[in-house]
Amino acid sequence: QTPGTQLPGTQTLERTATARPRMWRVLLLNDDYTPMDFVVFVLARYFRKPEQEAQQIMLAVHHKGQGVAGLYTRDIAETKVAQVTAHARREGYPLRAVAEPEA
Ligand code: TYC
Repeated sequence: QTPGTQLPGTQTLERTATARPRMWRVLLLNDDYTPMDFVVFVLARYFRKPEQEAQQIMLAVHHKGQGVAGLYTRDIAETKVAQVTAHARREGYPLRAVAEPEA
């Protein structure tokens, strides 16, 4: 706090620890129509997953209904959701992505 702006009789205490922002999971949801190759492409392009890992995540989503594409701060997570959704719609695919708080 700037010296001289403090109320009389108050004191500013320092803290060395920096709070970490809550992280958000971006989930991909399964559907019957989006091609597997497009989901793998999305995982590589928007979530920077190596090809093999992208394949594994895609198959996990296909079999279990949903899966984690990545962990980000809230703004980044929401941007990823918007980018993936927009790209999928451009291609005419129903792929859905959602963000949810980790904890
Ligand atoms: N189920 C889709 C298919 O059989 C593939 C798919 C995987 C779709 C993951 C969406 O998030 C998804 N073509």
